[in-house]
Amino acid sequence: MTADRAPAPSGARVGPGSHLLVCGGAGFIGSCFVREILAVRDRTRVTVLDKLTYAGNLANLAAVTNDPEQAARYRFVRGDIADPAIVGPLVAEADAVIDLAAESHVDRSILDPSAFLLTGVLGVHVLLEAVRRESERAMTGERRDADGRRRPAPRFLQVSTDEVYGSIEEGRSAEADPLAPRSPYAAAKAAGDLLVQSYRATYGLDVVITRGANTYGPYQHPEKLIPLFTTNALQDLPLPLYGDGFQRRDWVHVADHAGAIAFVLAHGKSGEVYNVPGGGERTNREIVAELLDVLRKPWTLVRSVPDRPGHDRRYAMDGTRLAALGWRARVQFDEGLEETVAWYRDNEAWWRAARGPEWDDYYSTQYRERFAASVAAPPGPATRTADGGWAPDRDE
Ligand code: NAD
Ligand code: TDX
Repeated sequence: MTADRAPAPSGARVGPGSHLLVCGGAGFIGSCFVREILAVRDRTRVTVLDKLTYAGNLANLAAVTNDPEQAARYRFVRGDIADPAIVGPLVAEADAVIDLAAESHVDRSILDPSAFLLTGVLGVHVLLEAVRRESERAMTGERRDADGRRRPAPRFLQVSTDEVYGSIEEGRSAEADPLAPRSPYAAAKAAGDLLVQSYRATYGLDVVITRGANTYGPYQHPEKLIPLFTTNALQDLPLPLYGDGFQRRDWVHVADHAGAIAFVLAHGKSGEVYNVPGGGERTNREIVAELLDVLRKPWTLVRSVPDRPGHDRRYAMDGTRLAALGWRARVQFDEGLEETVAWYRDNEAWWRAARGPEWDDYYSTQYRERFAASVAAPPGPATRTADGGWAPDRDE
């Protein structure tokens, strides 16, 4: 039998007029979340706390800062979620904390895991301690608004990932399945996810967790598969496909992922974990063939390069729990991919800036030896034939 503490008193649910602290709000998914929340114009205020690592980019929030009504409800604070002196006062002001701050690229975690652990474990711990303090102040009646009225404890939403389940060859991972992360990135995310659950069980914090699928869309850093291959193809540069390219991912559009986070924040049951699947399961080969089609570029750009160590073969999640709460993904993958590829084609200044000074070092460390050992990728994006060969590429 478990003996979870009751949650701290919770009054007003997060809704119109709330003040949200969005950690990692200058990144890919975080900036989409902020843009979508503020565009509703329902008096919600947002403070973004972001360290502005190589992946953080204030240009992602230009739609907010260029709109006077939205800008008046928005504040940016540059800082580290692992710094208690910055985090404490911001959490004290907030009605809810949404944590999207993370080092997010698996390949970089293989090159050097340390930053992943500092943000993904210690950073999450610092946020939770601040939420715990505010929850205690709410219980004692010390947490009050400017008019002296009692304020409920802040809600904490942790943005976790499908990668915490590890690779799943068949079927779909459900929220109660054991976590089996296999990269330093995924292990740091699993540690953060479990820490959040432990603060619920031990201190009764009002927490919810989302585990999102592979996400794609505008403003994603060009290190990730879809923007990397799109921006390389636009320049007729080779595309480094890891291993045989038959790894499978379930893809969710960033607007759907951000929408699911907002939905769980408002309606999620305290203490619950929610998978956020996308309904767009594809092999990497299928993705690459599709984006080359949109760009009218040839398959001959694709190079088979040595695989990512510990490469997870497949991610797929069961979305029954989130669907029962009333949420549905809206963007069909084929349309979303076409629109995303077109966005990169039309926003060259954005991705050229993201492929800035730091990029060349990273790209060379990550791909130079791989390209040296590469071979032309066998054609056939979709299927392997029964005799182990390759089905013909539909473009060839
Ligand atoms: P991203 O790398 O684009 O953005 C991360 C943001 O966090 C950046 O703005 C960065 O500056 C900021 N940040 C990093 N360390 C920080 C720190 N210590 N303090 C404050 N800010 C810091 O990542 P993303 O793809 O937008 O992912 C956001 C979250 O969603 C992450 O937690 C990631 O694990 C999770 N997630 C991502 C995907 C995906 O496919 N991209 C899927 C599921 C879950
Ligand atoms: O150069 C590449 N070649 C290649 O074949 C890159 C960058 C990727 N790949 C493959 C590896 C994966 O099978 O493409 C697939 C997708 O790779 P990434 O874009 O690096 O994403 P992934 O490793 O699946 O992780 C993503 O989804 C879960 C996000 O980066 C994580 O932040 C999220 O938690």
